[in-house]
Amino acid sequence: MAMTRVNHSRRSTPSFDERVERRTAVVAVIGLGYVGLPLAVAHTERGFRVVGIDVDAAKVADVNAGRSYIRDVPAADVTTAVQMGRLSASTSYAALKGADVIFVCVPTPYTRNKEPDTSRIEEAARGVARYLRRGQLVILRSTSYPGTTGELMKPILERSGLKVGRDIYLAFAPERVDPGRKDYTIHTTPVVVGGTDLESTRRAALVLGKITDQVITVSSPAAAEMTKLLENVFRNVNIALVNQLAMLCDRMGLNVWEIIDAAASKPYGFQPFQPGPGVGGHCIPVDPYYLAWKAREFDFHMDFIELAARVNDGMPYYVAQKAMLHMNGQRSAAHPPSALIIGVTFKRDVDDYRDSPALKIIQLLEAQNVRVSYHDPFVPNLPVNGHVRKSVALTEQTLRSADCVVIVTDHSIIDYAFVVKHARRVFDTRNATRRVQHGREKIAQL
Ligand code: SAJ
Repeated sequence: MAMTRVNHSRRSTPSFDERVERRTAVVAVIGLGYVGLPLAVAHTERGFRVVGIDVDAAKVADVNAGRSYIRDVPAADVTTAVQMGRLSASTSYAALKGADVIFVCVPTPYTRNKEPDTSRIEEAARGVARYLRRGQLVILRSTSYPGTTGELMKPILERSGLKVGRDIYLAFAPERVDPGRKDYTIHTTPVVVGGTDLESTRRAALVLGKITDQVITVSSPAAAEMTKLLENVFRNVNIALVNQLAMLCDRMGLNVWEIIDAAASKPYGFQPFQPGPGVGGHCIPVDPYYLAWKAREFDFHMDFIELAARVNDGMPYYVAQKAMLHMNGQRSAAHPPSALIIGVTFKRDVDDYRDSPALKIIQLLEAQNVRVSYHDPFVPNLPVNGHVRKSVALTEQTLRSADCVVIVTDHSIIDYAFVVKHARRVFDTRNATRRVQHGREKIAQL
């Protein structure tokens, strides 16, 4: 039988595309938070080997031990990925050496005077540049102002001597993770991507298409960065609109919740938003400031963003003021009034209380000598106003002993009929008591 000789000299190294198609490409994820960890696990589920990098050694230890610290990521998924040898984590950027694709998913907060803080992106870019090698693709996913990828990240990466678009590839693909959401996942939420050049866009779209069903390519990283900001400024401005409408309706004796529900019956041209005690989280209240800051560079003032911020930032003050009115007369001055806050996270059914309006509301009430306690099944301990307090049980006693129960976050698992039944007075900032029939005379709404 004739022997077929394999001409080893001709066998070339698999191309980038071949490695992606065969799932032999190694994926690195820098930043293992609520964006990075789900992204890392999603790639392992699609057959890729993933190396995670995070500055937080505790996160790295958890991942390597198969534990999850992100509510949306089941521990079993992390355990499986690690046991299959598809997931490991490190605090060292040296782990990037073997990577073909590098996702950057680090936080982009704002400073005390609400200007962009891109320090973590710059730190990640410097770390990547130290180990960058020809052929690697870098995809920034952290929400930031238009120009971050091309003007900030690209020069740092090119300090390596490698040229973007020729030796290495660079794109921006905004994350669209919505903590707690179950109906849309990382696989079913379309992803937008814009590369610094056609080959960068092509390679990034190829990789993203392995875990997300629909990939939308745009003409540049700045277009993709602006797309994300439009999405979140849209939300922020519309939340501010209904917050302002809520204050007007209160003055006019109208029920804003009824009005929004009625407007939502319009099958086109309207999207309902809900008034609330303020806008928390690290996306919606933050992202608009990134755009307003960049716009000023072009002598352009995004009035909508400033106005929305003024309205939304004012809601905790409005809620505290109304709660005080609702409490007045309940107790003599000898017994300062007491309030029980229900729900302290930034939105329902999540355990994240960072940037939550509840923190400001507690501070404002305590500044008025109100004795404040809270109940939140997702937050056993809450550091606020200089000390850590514990969530109280929701009992007849804790409800009745408060002059006013203030519903700040409307977790689905709370029994609002029980709350209204045993509370003396309720101030509902989320329309959480809309289905409660009895005791409605006790309820004041936003
Ligand atoms: N909020 C209101 N009224 C509303 C909607 C929200 O007061 O009608 C408040 C919430 O209580 C919260 C804040 O605004 O305090 C933000 O709420 P959010 O639902 O926008 O929740 P986030 O911050 O988790 O937003 C995420 C965003 N995802 C990313 O930025 C990647 C956002 O783009 C999503 O559209 C949003 O989830 C979503 O759709 O729920």
